Amino acid sequence: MTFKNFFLATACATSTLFAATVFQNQVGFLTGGLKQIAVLDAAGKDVVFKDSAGTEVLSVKAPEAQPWEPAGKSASLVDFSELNTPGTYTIFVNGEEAGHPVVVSDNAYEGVTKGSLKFFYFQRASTALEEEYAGIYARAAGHPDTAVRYHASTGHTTSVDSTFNGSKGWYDAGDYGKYVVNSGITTYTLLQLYQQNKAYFDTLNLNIPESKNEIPDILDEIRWNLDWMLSMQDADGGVFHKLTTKQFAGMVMPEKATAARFAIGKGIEASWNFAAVLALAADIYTPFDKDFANTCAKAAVKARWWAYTHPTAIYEQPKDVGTGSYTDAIGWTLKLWGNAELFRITGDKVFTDSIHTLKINRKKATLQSWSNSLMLEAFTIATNPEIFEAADVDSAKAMIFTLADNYIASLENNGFGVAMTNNDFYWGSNSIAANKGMVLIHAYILTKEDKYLQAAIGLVDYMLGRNPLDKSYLTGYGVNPVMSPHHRISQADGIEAPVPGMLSGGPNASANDAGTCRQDYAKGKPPAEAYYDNSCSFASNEVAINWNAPFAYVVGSIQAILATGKAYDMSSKSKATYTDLESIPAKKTIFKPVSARNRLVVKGNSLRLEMTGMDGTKKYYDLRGKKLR
Ligand code: 9MR
Repeated sequence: MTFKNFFLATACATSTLFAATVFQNQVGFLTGGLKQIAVLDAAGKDVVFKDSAGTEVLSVKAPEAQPWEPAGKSASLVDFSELNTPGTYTIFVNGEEAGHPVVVSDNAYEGVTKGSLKFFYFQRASTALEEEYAGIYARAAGHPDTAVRYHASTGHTTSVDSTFNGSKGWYDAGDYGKYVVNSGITTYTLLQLYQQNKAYFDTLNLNIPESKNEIPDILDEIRWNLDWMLSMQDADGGVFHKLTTKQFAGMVMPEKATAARFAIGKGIEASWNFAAVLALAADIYTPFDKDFANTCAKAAVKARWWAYTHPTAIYEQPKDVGTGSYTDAIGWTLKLWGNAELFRITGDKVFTDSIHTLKINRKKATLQSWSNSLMLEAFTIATNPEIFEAADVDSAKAMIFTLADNYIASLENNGFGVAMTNNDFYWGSNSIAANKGMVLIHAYILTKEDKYLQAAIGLVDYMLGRNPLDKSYLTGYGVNPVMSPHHRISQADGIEAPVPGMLSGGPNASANDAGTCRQDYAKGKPPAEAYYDNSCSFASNEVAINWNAPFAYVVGSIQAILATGKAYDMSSKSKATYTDLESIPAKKTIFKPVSARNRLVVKGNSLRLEMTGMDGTKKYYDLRGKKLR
């Protein structure tokens, strides 16, 4: 080491030794919202904010450091909410400059709201992206999906030449598949974002090809996927599980991924999910396009009827298919959700028995995900007190508060101010943060208590940089954003920066891809650091529509609530309008209890495993797995 290098190394070491480390939202803080940063080694020190002219505007004494287990370290949570003048500020800790610029603005979340919604445009299948809307990310059309084949698992026995048009829709994630169950929760989340914040989203311009029409851009974008979802309904009402190739494509642009695409499976998960989403869509699109709304309502009823009469049609991944399986969605939660959404638009009592079971199930409140929709039903029921019965509304609210209050409790003595615990860091952990935010915003809508909105802001801050990796998990936003997501387009387009507005899956303590990456990035790390910003890392750095949607929901709702000063007015909605839909079966007409896919049964004096296939046929195995006749 030369003398000069030695001197530089010492100087750097000295500055890291004394300059405090700040973890903060790198994008911006809303003027009227909670403002916090997490600072290491700062207890008792002055944290000063200076404006762009170098004038001190606020000084806060850093409180005692508190641990946050997932980060494996303690930090002082510094609250500077008093700083309520829009501007850009610099942080000084104990006299030394630290952290990143602090932006305070009335529209601090507008960029990330638009960006995270624009992601859906970038994910559009079956269309070219024009430069006018996509800028440098313009690309050729891929996956026309105008001649989709039927995999045998759909129950179609027609020749391989028989096809259907399954075009449009959004690519699910880093891959090019289109999966009904996952696109369903995504679409529901975005529809709720619109429904609950109409005044804000009616005019929000996303610069998409439909921006000039009379329909709010967010609804035009959602329509792209609804059109595809409708195409996935078979003539008998059942809904295909997914539309993908048999195996994942290579890391190529959409137009180069030309392997044959198939409708795969037809089951209750996709059908119930479809029923719920299309019923909600029917209500929301009524003022804009009555015919389309009618189509959605009829399709929803038909899908529900099919699911109701095929209770054993549980999706199983066929042996020759390797794309995302989205199996094991919890069917009964989908069923309750579907019935609730259908009741909301029809008022038909045929749906109420299922809805009333909420009372029994309220203790099972579990964060919403593609595989568990119980909370989606709770959101709908709790925010529609004029439509649902009081006892059901109470159950739904109780479920929301059980979860929300639990998140609030986790903030006690939490040095990062983030309502996430060690157990939350699995595949798609950032969607756990975003979905928790969605629960908290519902708790806020129901009570107008600030603590819920503030806890949601804490989760946004986490995703945008207040984490031990100092990482903004939204591509294209923040000082230190994700650069190498597992996303075929971003890998293949020859542009260094990834497509913007994508939420990375985030830290995953299980590092399920350690083999592929040849790097166990979780080893020896606290859960919130088990992350690898490398495109190999599909289990910590992929992007997905069902992760972006709750992120958009949370930032969009908070921006809209603080900008308009109003949260969703639950009394202002139209009542059920569809009373003339055909084929809503009376409950007594048919009822088959849902049987489990696999169960143990007794035959003679031995136990055997009974497996029920998609078509209801049963196979039997002994306990060693040997097939029995
Ligand atoms: O989000 C899904 C996650 O909950 C599962 O644990 C994981 C493994 O089955 O799959 C995730 O979904 C992926 C899907 O199967 C295919 N497209 C990409 C999705 C995000 O990684």
